[in-house]
Amino acid sequence: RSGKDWWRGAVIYQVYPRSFQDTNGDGIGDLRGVTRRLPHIASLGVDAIWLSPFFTSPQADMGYDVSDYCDVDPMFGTLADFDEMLAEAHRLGLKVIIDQVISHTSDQHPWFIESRSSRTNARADWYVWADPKPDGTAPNNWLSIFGGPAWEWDGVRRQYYMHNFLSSQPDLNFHNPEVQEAVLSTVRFWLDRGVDGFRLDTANFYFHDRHLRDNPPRVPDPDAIGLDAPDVNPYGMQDHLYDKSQPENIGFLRRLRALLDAYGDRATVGEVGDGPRSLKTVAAYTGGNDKLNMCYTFDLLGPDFTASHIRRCVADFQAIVADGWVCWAFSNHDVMRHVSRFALGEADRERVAKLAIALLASLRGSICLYQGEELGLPEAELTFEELRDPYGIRFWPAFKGRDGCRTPMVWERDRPNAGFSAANPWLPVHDDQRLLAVDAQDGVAGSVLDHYRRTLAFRRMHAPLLDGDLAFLTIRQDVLAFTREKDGERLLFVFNLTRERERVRLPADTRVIEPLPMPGFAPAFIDEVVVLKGLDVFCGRLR
Ligand code: TEU
Ligand code: CA
Repeated sequence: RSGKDWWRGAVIYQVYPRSFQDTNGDGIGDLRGVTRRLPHIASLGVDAIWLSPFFTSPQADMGYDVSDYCDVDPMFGTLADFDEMLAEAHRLGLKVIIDQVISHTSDQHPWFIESRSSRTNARADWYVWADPKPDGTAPNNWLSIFGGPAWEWDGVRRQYYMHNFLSSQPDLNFHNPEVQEAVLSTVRFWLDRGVDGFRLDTANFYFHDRHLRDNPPRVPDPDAIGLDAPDVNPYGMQDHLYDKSQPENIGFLRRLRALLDAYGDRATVGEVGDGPRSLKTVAAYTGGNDKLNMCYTFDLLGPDFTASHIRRCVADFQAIVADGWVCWAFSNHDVMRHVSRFALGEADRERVAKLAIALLASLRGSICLYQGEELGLPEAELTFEELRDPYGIRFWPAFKGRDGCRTPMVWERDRPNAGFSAANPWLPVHDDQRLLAVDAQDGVAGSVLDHYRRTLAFRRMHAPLLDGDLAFLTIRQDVLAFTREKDGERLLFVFNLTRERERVRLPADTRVIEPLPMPGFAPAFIDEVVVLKGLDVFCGRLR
């Protein structure tokens, strides 16, 4: 897709460079590896790639802790490697979106090193510094998502600094106009290099409450388990009113949008996770076409793969975010792979993988795919010794961290480490994944990979799927039925997300002219009655 609105309805493939392809034999993926594997991505029929961070970084949070926004970490290559990758992607018709992690920097960033050196230096106010309470304790009750207080004591300044994530990820002070300028100039750096857009990490965390008010308590969910259990991570026991999602953010997002618009066809997708308030935040950030182009929500990243849940997420979004645009995803580098989240057992996985992409491809919005999902990869089971994610190491075993979805991409079934690397990879490649390698599925009719290609082609071929309206039909609770419509062309979708056979009579006013089977699915359709197997979908053209 091209033109100013290329991002509307786009399919974006997320590359986690560390785990995509190693080319220099150090066991870690790199930018040359991305370039080498671009033809695979293009073969899927996607519009764009989103590259997780490859910037200079001590890698405390796997690159989400940046110490130089305008350079490539030597582990990943050089700026020249980046330029080559970008040119090759463009040659293949792929847009390139890069991750901007601007809410916080690494504690090794020169800005922070200077800021922490005294209370009077030129960048003294670039981070969120505050005096202790009279008894020496932290300025307020804010908590870090990664555990413990959001405040770290600094012995030189004799003050605390704020961090929403690791203490080595100090939060930038966006209330300071110089910080906004500095951040925007790093954005300009990449726009000038030719990137097509940005995935904005934690886009609702840029501003904090100036008065540093305490967050009010929230009644914990009595059924909360794992990481959400209050005695494991108390983060969920607060209502995060003051440490994020402040009204000032809107002004900054407008400045960012104006900058991108000056360059033409560029787009942003902002990661917005704001707990129960998420939708309101999303509405405020994407409405009006002068802030974010798209919001990436966490709605479909949980364990729930039922008709009622998906309907609620999509319907709520449409009701609240009238003129905004969403980017849906079932998987990313932070959550358990969706095949493992949704499948009821090993035998169920392939069908779940196939139905999930059929559903994603039918929704109104843009969609993000995560590397490996096109192979139907399950989550990798790792031992504590194998973990690299600080979040998992801290909360093991209640939460096993994010490494299970970050293991290397599997390319060639019969090569060491499935062709990812000749060396020992930074996370292991297990046999159940190796057997699903790209070369084992490529050209195999009915494989998950083949199914992804055909499903994405189906989406491209039917205009209503790109940006047509979506309206729900009420047939039955356990069946997800909706229409997509554009310029008088109307398609009907009926999804059965249960494992039971479902017999569905279409409403009297819903007249199917002809069935339009989605790849891999062909339920019986006789006399306005659809007979769906477990995990099945019917698609038909409506009058
Ligand atoms: O994630 C933001 C975020 O809120 C995560 O903490 C998320 O809730 C968690 O990972 C779910 O398991 C972004 C990045 O995607 C993540 O990789 C980074 O660690 C984080 O920001 C800090 O930069
Ligand atoms: Ca490497």
